[in-house]
Amino acid sequence: MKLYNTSWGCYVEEGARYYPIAGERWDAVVNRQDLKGFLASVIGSAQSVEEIKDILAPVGCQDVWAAGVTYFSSKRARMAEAKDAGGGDFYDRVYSAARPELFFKSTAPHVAGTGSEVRIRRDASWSVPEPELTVLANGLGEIVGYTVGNDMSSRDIEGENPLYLPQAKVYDGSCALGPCVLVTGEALAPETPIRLEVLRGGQVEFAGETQLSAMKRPVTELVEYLFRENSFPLGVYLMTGTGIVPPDAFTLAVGDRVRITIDPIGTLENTVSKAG
Ligand code: DO4
Ligand code: MG
Repeated sequence: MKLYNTSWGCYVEEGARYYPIAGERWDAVVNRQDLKGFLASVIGSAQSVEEIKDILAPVGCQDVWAAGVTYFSSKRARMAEAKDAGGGDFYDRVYSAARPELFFKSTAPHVAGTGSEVRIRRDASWSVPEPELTVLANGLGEIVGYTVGNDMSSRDIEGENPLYLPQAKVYDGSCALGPCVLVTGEALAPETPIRLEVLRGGQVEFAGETQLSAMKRPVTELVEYLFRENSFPLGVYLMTGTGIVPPDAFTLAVGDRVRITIDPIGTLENTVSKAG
């Protein structure tokens, strides 16, 4: 079942029909004790509609964290970009360390939904999208669903010095999530593909694909580390890292459309802007 947040309220989708969830906002819905059972009861009792409009980011008060260097391709690219700064070794070490790299990505109000804009920094010269399976955990630290995430990154800034990572990663328009949350009690299949397409002037400028089986660590391990010494009473999102790295010559441009698809969830699509 897919859960949508819209400016008209929350809806659950099943069989291409949308069922409104009366009287409950996003935070209350996603923190329901038996979310799957609750959504099934909505489907059994509410009047459905054929379409919904004004889809928002699937966010109420949930901030977004991110994991890094969880795929070999990300480790290799980061080692290369930070080599001249003497930082390449850190990425190698964190890839095999027991403790994963986790960093704060976005406050809830700054998250862009599908159909809206993401940004490249005005002081960056090498900007990329990072397509990432993103987990929604409730206040108890239980994984309740999955969405599609874009961890926009400035590779020239993080490559200059790994201590610049927060500036490369956290700025207005750097985080997009959506279009919905797939609520399922089960882990996604290892062969689930993650696809990225960047369209420029209507043509595909870059396309890449990976699958969840290429991720080094289980998603549950990442969530466990995040909740070790942090509490999130209304839940939290955790991006799980990128496994698609465009060639070094590629940088995003204003007007590009970034499309990220994870099939059982859907497609997150955003246009790149530079305006601040
Ligand atoms: O360590 C830098 C960031 C890594 C990251 O965002 C990723 O691997 O997805
Ligand atoms: Mg990332």
